[in-house]
Amino acid sequence: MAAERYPHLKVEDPEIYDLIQEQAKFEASTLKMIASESFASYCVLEACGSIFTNKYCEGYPGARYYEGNEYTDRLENLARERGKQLFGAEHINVQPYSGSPANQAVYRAILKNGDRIMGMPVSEGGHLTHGWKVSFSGQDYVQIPYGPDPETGHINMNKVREIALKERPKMIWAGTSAYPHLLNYSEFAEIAKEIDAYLVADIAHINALIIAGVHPDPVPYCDIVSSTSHKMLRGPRAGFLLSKIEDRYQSKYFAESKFNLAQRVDRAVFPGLQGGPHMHIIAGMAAAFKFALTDEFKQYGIQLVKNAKSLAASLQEKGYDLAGGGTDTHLLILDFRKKDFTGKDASKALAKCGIIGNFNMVPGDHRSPFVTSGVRLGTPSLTSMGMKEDDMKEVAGWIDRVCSNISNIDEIAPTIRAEIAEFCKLFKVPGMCD
Ligand code: DSN
Repeated sequence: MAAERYPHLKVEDPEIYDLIQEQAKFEASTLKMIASESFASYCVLEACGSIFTNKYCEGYPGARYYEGNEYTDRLENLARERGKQLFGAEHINVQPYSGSPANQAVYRAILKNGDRIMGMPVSEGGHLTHGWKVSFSGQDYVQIPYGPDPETGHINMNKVREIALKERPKMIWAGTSAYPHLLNYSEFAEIAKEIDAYLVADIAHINALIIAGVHPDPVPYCDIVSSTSHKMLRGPRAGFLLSKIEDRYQSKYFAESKFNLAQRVDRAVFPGLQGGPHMHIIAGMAAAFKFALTDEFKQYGIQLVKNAKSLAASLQEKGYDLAGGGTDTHLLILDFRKKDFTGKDASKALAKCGIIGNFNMVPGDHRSPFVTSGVRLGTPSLTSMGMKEDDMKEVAGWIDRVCSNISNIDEIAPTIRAEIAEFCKLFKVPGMCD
């Protein structure tokens, strides 16, 4: 365990030290199945905890508003080069503080307040920042919704085209946070082109699948690609933006601007929305990109899907319904619409037993977002620990025992919790096991 890694906190601030130890014990003895979480490596953790936290360097490499930035320039350029190599992108900005600020910058780079955008509502598996009404994105812009077909659980691209041609949004989001199938970026690109709309992919949840080649690559098709560097990429909590350099709609929408698309993205991040970049976090991102360029990482990306498919198949054999009929990605959504318990009941019961997921709407859900009929589960953390397809069968067994005993969960929870803790000892948690 990471006990000896915080010698100063241990002596000088034991309250924080103890909380870190408790969290580490908790994470190493439970099945961490929140689809948007994984484990960062020691390299990422060390870079994020480094003295780069002290440095102010508003601006970009070679054009800062503070002195003393020789090494921060080199660091940011290193992160940029690794990121561009990883995704084959023309341009990258590594400064967004996280995914939502990155998406905010997307809006500022290509839209004006009041513009129409097409995105998936949160209730259908989209993200808050894709135009959901309680977020700035649904308040300052007009969301034209699309989503998975309630019957099949798949996005019907004919329907997407129909909506786009009728509503003519200026931008289309191709991105999800709770959708278990692949996105067809080339079809999205054809639709966007037909109506002169920008196409933006949000790959925060699926970037490792793209790197591993088990999900289509949006970079050739999209004007901008937004991502986080945590989740399955296993870097720091931060965001980055990939973009084309030239704006294919410059003369149509930005004829008066002297800045191309890449420059507008950069200007939207700084000075548009943010101040000083978090250089310690950019150091962590560079470390994560280095690992993501390895064959080991690609194998991890491939295994994410194998594990999710194995888990899905085992649960389906036991009679569970899954939204969208299964999975092609790293996540699945248990569909409890026909049950007399809710997604929230199930997710609380699973957590009591040491299976940590989150309650989630399923397409066509009749229950409110505060209780839902689904539970979203993902494989990134378990795959990072080294679990394989057969281990997923064990996991499915525990999920089944919990979901068959929701009403008397308190009686069986201690036994299942102990079994899972023993099982977890068979694996190594990155960033926690020396
Ligand atoms: N909060 C993140 C998730 O879990 O889906 C949003 O991307």
